[in-house]
Amino acid sequence: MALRFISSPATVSRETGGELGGAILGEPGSVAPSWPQQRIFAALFGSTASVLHEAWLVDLPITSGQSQGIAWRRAGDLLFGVIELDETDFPSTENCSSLQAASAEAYRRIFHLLDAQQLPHLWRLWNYLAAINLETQGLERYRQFNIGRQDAFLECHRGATGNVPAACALGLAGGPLSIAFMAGATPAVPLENPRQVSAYNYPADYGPRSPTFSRGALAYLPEQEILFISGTASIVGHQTVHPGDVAGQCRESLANIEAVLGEANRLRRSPPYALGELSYRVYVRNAGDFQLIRQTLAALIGVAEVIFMQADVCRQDLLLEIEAHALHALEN
Ligand code: 3EB
Repeated sequence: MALRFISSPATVSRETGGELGGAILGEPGSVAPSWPQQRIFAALFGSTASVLHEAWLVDLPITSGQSQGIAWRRAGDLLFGVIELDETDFPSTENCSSLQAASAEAYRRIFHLLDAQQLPHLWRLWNYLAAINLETQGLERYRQFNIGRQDAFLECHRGATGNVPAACALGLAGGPLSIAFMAGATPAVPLENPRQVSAYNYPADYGPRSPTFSRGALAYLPEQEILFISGTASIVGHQTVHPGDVAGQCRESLANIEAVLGEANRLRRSPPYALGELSYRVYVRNAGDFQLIRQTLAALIGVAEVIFMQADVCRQDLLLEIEAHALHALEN
């Protein structure tokens, strides 16, 4: 099987065939797609198109299904799914907010599907939620999400440290809790960043439960290696650095991506990865920072495939977050 990734302003043509899943960014429209395509309602920067389509394409027969609100497709031992949950369907209780309950439920459903499909290994998750920095019931919503997510990992007998998936978690203006995921039959090799404390070991200053994600992952198809670099921000150790300095945060985020890339290159089973070949998604908190971020990044990585969109990063003092991926043919 060969997996490909494409990003285009046009709807992925039927001719291309073999869409496993993907995302629609910008103004995706109000009708949820029947196939696993994550709708991300957000302003796009530096794009003349109002919407961008991203798709993971495969050249094997695809099976698909709907399971507890998850739209999923599978080809060989690779599965992509999307779940959207409306928080108002999960009444809050004194010690569990709606978002926490919805987050735990989404992850439980994902684990249940993966067990049923016998593809238990989560490789990468894309998490989006409304008003991520808003405090309700005495706790920031990102921290509520972290509790629900970790609860589900533990309840479903997945560890919440060490071998955890690559991920991102961003805030949007509104909309449901939306989670896309890619999973497979074999465990991914988690990547950590030597410049940062692993997120699953963050101290309690950042919330009662640590976030459950790795800094990146190498995942394997029969003939390919996928490099996922998780959402990466201006954090050294566990602390935000360069508060209020968007160019500084941009350079620090890139230094962190380089550090994860170094780990990938230490563990890779394909030719070396380079910054310039990655596909990037850059989340910009304040629209006014876009030009400076674009210029700062261009100077550091040159011409690369980059999408810029508005999103709120999970700490109020973080002005941007960058994620990336690449696909390589395995060596030999
Ligand atoms: C950080 O390094 C920035 O909660 O899944 C980056 C990637 C971040 C993933 C997540 C959060 C997540 O802590 C935030």
